[in-house]
Amino acid sequence: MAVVYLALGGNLGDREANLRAARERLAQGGIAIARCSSLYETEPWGVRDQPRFLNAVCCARSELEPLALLALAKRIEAELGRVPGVRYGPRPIDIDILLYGDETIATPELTIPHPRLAERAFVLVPLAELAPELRLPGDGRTVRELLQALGETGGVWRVAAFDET
Ligand code: PH2
Ligand code: MG
Ligand code: MG
Repeated sequence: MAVVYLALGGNLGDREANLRAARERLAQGGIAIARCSSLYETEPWGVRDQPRFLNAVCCARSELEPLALLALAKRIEAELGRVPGVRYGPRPIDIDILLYGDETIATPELTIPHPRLAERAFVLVPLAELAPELRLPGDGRTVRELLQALGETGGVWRVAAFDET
């Protein structure tokens, strides 16, 4: 069993319904969701000319090994209507593995911790809501320190709780 942190995001369709459906399907797939951050409306990162995203981070317990968890995430993305598209472009749902216990993984299929985590306020702000003192394996800094180092945390607005209902 590993404690994992998953980032959920999307900017097409009913964004909140898609995030809630993703969380539900992860739970059905055996990922025991412990806590989720609030929902955040976020300015698009990477490709700027697209609708705003809704983002959240969830902490869960996984009996699945990293690649099996990745396969589950990809399957749920497809089930919720995601089709291959532009890198960093619009999508109904994206499920990224941010952290898998204290493991560092560098394979062609999967890099953990998520390689762009420290550059993304839309990940660090919700992650800091859940676990500000968590230290990144390999890096050694806490989430709070990463957020301070990023400096620019504009474009991330808390809109609602994700845990209730
Ligand atoms: N995901 C991306 C690219 N850009 N921007 C925001 N604000 N939120 C995202 O989840 C996001 C993004 C590709 O994974
Ligand atoms: Mg992503
Ligand atoms: Mg992804």
